[in-house]
This record gives sequence, C-alpha cells and structure tokens, in this order.
Amino acid sequence: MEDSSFDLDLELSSLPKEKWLGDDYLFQLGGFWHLPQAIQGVNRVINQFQPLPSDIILASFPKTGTTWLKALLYSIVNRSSKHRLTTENPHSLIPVLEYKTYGTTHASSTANPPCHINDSRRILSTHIPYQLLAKTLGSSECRVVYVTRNPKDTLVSTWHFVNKWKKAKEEGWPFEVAVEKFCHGLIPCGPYYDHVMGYRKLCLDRPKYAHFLTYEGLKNDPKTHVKKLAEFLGCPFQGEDAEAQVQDLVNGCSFEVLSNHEVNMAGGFPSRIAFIPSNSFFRKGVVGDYKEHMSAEVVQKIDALTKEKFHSFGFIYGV
Ligand code: PAP
Repeated sequence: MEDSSFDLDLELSSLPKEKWLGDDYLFQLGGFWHLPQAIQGVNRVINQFQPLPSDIILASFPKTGTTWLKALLYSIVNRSSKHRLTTENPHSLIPVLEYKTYGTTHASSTANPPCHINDSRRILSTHIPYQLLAKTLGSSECRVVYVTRNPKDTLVSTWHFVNKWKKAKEEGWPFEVAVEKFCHGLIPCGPYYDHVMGYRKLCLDRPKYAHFLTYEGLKNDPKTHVKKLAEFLGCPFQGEDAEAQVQDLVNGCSFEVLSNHEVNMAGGFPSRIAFIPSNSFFRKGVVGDYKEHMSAEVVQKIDALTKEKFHSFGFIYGV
C-alpha cells in the first residue's frame, strides 16, 4: 500500500500530471488522479481529518450513487427530520470533506471540524480513495459506507456530468475520449477499479466498521438494503410499523421523488470545480443506461478490463 503521508501545502508542480479534458490537467497523488481544485483539500483531509467513533463516512467514486446514499443515510440517521430533503439538496445536508469541510485554507486550521448539520451524529462524505485514507479510516471506529456502481454506467454518468461543465461545452469531451481516459484511470479520483478494490478490501477486513453496497443491488431491493444499513449504523427500524417506516423512507429518497423537489430542479452549487446545477445530480437514475451509448466493441473492451481488474481478484461484478 502507498504511503499516504504527504506534506501540507502541496506544490502542484511537484506532482505528475496528465491532460484529461481539453488542455486541463489532473494531478497524481498517491497513485490516484485529482482535479487541481480538489487536491489541496484532499491533502488536508489525508493529513488532518480525525474521525470520531460516532461519525458516518460515505465514501464513493464519483457518479456511483453518492447523492442517493446521502439522502438515504440522512433519512436513516435523522428519521424525524428526513422532511428536510424536500427543501435541501442532499449535498447541502452532507458535506464532501475535501471540497467543503477542508476545501478552503481557512478550514485547514481546524483539525476536527464540527459538522454544522447533524446534531447527534456527523455524516460526512468523500471521494478520496481508501489507499490514501488507510491511516485515517483503517483503525477508526467510525462507520464507513461505500457505494459502487458498474463501470459502464459510471462512465456514462461521468461523461454526461462533465459535459455540463463550461470547459467541456467549450472544447467538447467526445464519448470515445471519455472511454479512453476511463480505461487508463485518467478521470477525477481514478483509477475507478483501484478505488473500488481499496474500499472492498476495507469492507471485507472490517465488516463491523465498513459496509459495501452496489447501486444495482440498491435499485433491485432498496428496502432490504436500507434495513441492513440501519442495522449496520446501530439504528435499526423497530416497532409494528417498521416495514412501513422503511417503505416511506425508500419512497422519499427515490429518484422520482427527489428529482421533483424544487430545490433539486433549480439553482446549483458554485463549487470550486465548476458551477454545478442541482439537477445535474439527477439525470436518469437507471441501471444499464450504457446500452444507449456504447457500441458492442466498447462494451467488450470495458468488460475485458473489468474481468482483469475485478474478476481475477475474486470480485465478480460489473460485467
Ligand atoms: P456525485 O458523485 O457527483 O455526487 P452521484 O450522486 O454519485 O454523483 O451519481 C449521480 C448518479 O446517481 C446519476 O446517475 P445517471 O447519470 O446515470 O442518471 C443520478 O441520476 C443518480 N441518482 C441520483 N439520485 C438518485 C436516486 N435517488 N436514485 C437513483 N439514482 C440516483
């Protein structure tokens, strides 16, 4: 495993870099590629973040179900205030550590920031790979929830998302280019396969503290997964109406319901990466959308890579 201790105030010029979107670069830290706007925050999280035993950390590769899981985790933990999802975007309720909490120089002065949102228990999220957070999460008693999604849909979702950025609109990001970059791991937080395998290992090694789930599994049987998540987090559903509570929560976090709240249809986030419209987190929300975009040849290429990176290590997923 790579050494995850890095100096604070990284000099970007000291890091390997590669072009990925037009003439925009990604920078490599600890074997993973990061956006220049994110890298100082990533570095601060690695060096400064100390989770509390009561913390819940949602970890994910971008576009694999983060928004959905934020809604679900918030509702599971804060059952009596889950109605806040009707007026607040899930990303406003649960901050991304490297963008929000540690995203500014100001934030770096506090080693263990309070979360202004959750009264009882902090829920935080990150896209930082486990390989870079092993020292932070590997022995902590906090609970880590990792969600993943099959590589082809992840790639398609990423492509649509990036195409909403000004840079992509100006210069274009053809799908074939996105496929090449994805297969070489050259997208933000990539390589995707290493990201997934890092957290998978954590979840296999420390099942009491780390829980692994897939977008497809959640789609297929959301109630069962929500019950498992609640048990994992130590707040199971109880009482005669437990089933109804779960159903109600699942409904409130469904794509159809969330994407139709006004707060998720208009406005957006003036983030450090780009202005991100709220509705760009809710595009289609289905399994298998890759079939609309990929030729048989591209499917074959990605499936071969998935077999090499996942199946040959005993993780039969994603093809
Ligand atoms: P992020 O990493 O930028 O936060 P993330 O939420 O992980 O993005 O992924 C967005 C995807 O989840 C979108 O997929 P699509 O492009 O294939 O449509 C989005 O539509 C989907 N999504 C968002 N909310 C839900 C939901 N409640 N149920 C199912 N899918 C959802």
